[in-house]
Amino acid sequence: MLILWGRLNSHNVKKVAWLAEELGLPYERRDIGGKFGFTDAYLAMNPNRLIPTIEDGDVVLWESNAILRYLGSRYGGDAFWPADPATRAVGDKWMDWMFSFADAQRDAFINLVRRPEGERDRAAVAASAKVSGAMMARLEAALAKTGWLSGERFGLGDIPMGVYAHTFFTLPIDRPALPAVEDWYRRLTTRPGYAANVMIPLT
Ligand SMILES: N[C@@H](CCC(=O)N[C@@H](CS)C(=O)NCC(=O)O)C(=O)O
Repeated sequence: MLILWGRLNSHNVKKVAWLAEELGLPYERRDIGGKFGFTDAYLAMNPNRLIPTIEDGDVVLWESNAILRYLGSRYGGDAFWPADPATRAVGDKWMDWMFSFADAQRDAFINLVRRPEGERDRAAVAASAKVSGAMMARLEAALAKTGWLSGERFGLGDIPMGVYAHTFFTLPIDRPALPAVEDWYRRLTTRPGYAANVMIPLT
């Protein structure tokens, strides 16, 4: 059975757990990282001291988006790994764009979720919210055209930003009006794998 290593309050672990459920893949998630620390056996699999890592039989893999691509292409068929490279590239670019968005949203997340109230840097939160909102406006333009980040239907390209969108819409920050992004987020919330693994309290 697929083993997913990583605490579930990690954005990058949520992506993989959500995809496993979209694919109907039985898996076992094992807590590691953060307050759980690391073991030597884990660091032998992933020397980066980061989560997630998967074990799928003999395949050991880290880097969350590489894991999504591996699972999607191996188990997802055309819905998760379109044979046409141009169709695949539509969502693929948003997968990697997510890391820029994560950098933008990090200060808001760390201050508002991981720091006690008295230690929060309000200026950093405001700056982070502003850049995140401006980046979301680019998602708005894309979603207004196609409905999904992967194109005409849900796919791998929706997963990384789908995870970060939940944080964006949950943090107590100022947000611009984003009707197409809000509609996409609402559609994501109806997916059982998203509800179970992503729509959990931010910690
Ligand atoms: N590019 C890596 C980033 C992984 C990463 O930064 N993971 C964070 C959690 S989201 C982590 O391992 N933090 C240290 C820890 O949990 O102890 C990936 O996508 O897998």
